Amino acid sequence: MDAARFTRAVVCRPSSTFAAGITKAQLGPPDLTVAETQHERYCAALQHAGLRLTRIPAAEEFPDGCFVEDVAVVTRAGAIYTHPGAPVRRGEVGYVRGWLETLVPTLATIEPPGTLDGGDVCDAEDRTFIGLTARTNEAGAAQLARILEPLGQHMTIVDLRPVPGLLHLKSGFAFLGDGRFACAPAIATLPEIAGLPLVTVEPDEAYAANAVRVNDVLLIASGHPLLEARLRGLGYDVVALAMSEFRKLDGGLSCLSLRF
Ligand code: CIR
Repeated sequence: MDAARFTRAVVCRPSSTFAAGITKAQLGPPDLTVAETQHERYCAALQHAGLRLTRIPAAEEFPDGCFVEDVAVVTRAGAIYTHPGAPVRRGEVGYVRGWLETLVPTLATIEPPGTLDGGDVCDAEDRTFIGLTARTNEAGAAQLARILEPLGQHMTIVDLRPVPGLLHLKSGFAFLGDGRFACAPAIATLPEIAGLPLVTVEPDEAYAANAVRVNDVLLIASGHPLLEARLRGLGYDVVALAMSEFRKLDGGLSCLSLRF
């Protein structure tokens, strides 16, 4: 199977204040001990897929700090640091940057009034999808497009603001490699998405559309048997991971690492 290869990932374990993270999920408070175990298994799965991990220490001033994906977009040319849409998360950028800039060159930063969360950016080889959401605005998306287009990326902006229930583009959309995308049913008919080779997830399993392809492995959230069987049938080496505590904070597999 063919997909972009990664060699490294940056992760940050949940902090002692994790339960105070932002959420609209209404799934109850997360359990820190369970979250730590789930995070460890996630890290082990990344390592098993061939990635060398840089583990950023948890910082208690950042309850959402484990969702490192939102603070940077890492390309082959370097890192673009974001200006997250949630003001309380903006301090995370400098914190992660202090670690990430020892690993990859800095390419750019998203500047206000632009806002952008990394969870709204889906990289699919020479194509990049950017979601407009409550977190990523048009100015932020336009800045990122201006940075990536000269690198040869074809940009597609997807307006998700009318779609209820999706925090980020990648909450319901993932590049699986091999030209395929996983997609939540709520966005499968959007014009920018409908023509793609889609694996549309059943409504009851919509959360599992946030899959992550890492080299030869495809990570999905456990507890989604229909999607798991379908992906195995397509030939993917699926690894299912428990994500319950991160889901309670509107997070999932992709948000927990920066992969490059
Ligand atoms: C937030 O609302 O910002 C966090 N509780 C969850 C962020 C999840 N990140 C992602 O989907 N990329």
